[in-house]
Amino acid sequence: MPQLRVGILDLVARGPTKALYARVMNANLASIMPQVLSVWCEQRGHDVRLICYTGFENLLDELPEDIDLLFIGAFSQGAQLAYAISAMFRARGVVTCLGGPHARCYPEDAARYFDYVLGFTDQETLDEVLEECAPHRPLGRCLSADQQPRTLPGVRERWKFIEPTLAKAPTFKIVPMLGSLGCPYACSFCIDSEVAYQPLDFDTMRDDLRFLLEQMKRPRVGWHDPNFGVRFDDYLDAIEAAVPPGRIDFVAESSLSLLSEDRLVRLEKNGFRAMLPGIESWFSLGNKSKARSKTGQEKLAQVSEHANMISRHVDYLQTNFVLGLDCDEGAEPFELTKQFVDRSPAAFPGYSLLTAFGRAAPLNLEYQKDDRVLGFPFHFLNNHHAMNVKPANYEWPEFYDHVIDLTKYSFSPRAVARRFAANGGVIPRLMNVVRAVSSEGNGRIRYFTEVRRRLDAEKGFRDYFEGESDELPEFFTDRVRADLGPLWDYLPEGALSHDPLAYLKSERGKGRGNGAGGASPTDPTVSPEKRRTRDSLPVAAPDA
Ligand code: B12
Ligand code: SF4
Repeated sequence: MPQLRVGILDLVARGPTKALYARVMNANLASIMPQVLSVWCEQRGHDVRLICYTGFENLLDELPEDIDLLFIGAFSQGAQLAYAISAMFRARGVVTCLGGPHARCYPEDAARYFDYVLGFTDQETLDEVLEECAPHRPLGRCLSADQQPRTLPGVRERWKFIEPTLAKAPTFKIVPMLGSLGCPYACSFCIDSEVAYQPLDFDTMRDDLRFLLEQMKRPRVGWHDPNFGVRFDDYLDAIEAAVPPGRIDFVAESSLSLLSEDRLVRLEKNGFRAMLPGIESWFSLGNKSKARSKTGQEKLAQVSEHANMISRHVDYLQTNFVLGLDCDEGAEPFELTKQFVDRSPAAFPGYSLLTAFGRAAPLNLEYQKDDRVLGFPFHFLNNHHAMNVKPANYEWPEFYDHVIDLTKYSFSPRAVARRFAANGGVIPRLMNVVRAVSSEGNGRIRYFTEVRRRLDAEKGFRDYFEGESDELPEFFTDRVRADLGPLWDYLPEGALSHDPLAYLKSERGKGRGNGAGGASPTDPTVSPEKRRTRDSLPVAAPDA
């Protein structure tokens, strides 16, 4: 194979930003796979340049010149930026390849703008691209391994690529690690509902942790596992074998149902400083919060108590909620969340607007069948800039009124002061204040208020939200134009819109399989073991 000049771009940001929180955090949100690809490409003798775009670089200056092949890793919110960059490079004769969450969720759309679109990616899948490295136009080739890779290069091997990205983080630096892929549970709303659980090698994990202790004075590790709590004891045994208590700080996403007090004691002892459990809703997904049969006020009482217990053991607690679920109706869910903010003042409330990310989850087929999925440009699909599922029980103005009211309440001076007082440690306190005054608190209040105003003031705007018009309101086009800056000129014609029913159509058309990764209910790549697990579990299970 001739040596290729390979560019790899990790799009953490979807455009330039000045937000304080982004300045502190974005470099810490880098993805693992672009670093993995960099290692694998070098192992095959290719020349690699990895760039992590955090929103503060001048992208046009940073992008590599003179390359043969460009890989881009993107979330859906970065899709338009990725499409524009791909067009720019294709015009120069470069072959382009997209991977990451957007490629898994919207392969049909991505194939219109890339030569290759990769789902599950192991070394063989990558080799196929490297060996062929040819343009595929007008429609790109969708490739996917049968399952998630069995092994991935650990921190030691990725270090050369981790270091320059961490250098962009001005204060504290979080090293991304992964101990497992997939999940044994089968929640129908989750991208991992059909993906078999597999732990990665515990020896590599131990070696990576020891390696980190040699590289950094006080390492901080962020676990990217979809569900950290599975095989809890194996993980903690591995950590205890490699790390003297408290020498590394850890951050992980885990569900309330997995966070019993005895486990928290062990986590605390081993340096787990931040946990991000999902509460999601007061009226469904009870198993996730160890509150199976409880709903409403009863669930609130139990969950608040649980959250308060957790915050006695970890410095930083973020509790996640989804707004606009079908089980929610009227003011009650929002009022209960406000009460939660009062009763558990140490917890930072993370709010997501319900979003159906293409073929991410089986439940999205139901929304598509019911014709409730709207075609908002991907740029806005980041859980807060647009909700692409029409709410079952709210009119849009009423829904936004509740969202604004809840956000104002959660980031009011009173709530911020109570959070500050309830948090221990300098970093958690500062982090929560920054989040409140930056893009997440004040920024969102301004944005939601503007959307709400236009729902009344502009008929075309409201019609778009109702699915009665396909004409994208200028408000959204202008924002993409501003975020893309000079790259806007490269955005291919039609690339702002996509078919929101593509998943449903492909399932109806094929009856089986689903293109580039992300298993579908009939996909042969779903292991029989996973199917059995799926059949034997209730829809909602313990979650990350
Ligand atoms: C860990 C995680 C995070 C972490 C780390 C993010 C990161 N940079 O990776 C944090 C907490 C920071 C985070 C933040 C967000 N996240 Co997140 N996150 C996840 C989670 C739980 C695991 C992803 C992961 O790393 N898996 C391990 C890797 C190895 O496996 P994989 O992702 O399946 O990747 C495979 C293939 O896709 C492919 N691949 C992956 N990347 C690339 C890149 C290239 C170039 C190639 C060729 C291939 C390739 O190879 C892998 C092996 O087969 C997923 C849910 C899930 N279970 O997947 C959500 C998920 C990816 N997040 C999601 C979202 C929406 C977000 C946020 C926008 C939420 C928000 N509002 O803040 C932000 C965006 C952050 C950003 N960087 O822009 C969505 C993405 C949907 C979409 N289509 O965009 C997901 C799918 C959850 C969901 N709602 O369904 N997230
Ligand atoms: S437990 Fe969490 S990671 Fe597993 S399927 Fe459910 S939501 Fe997804």
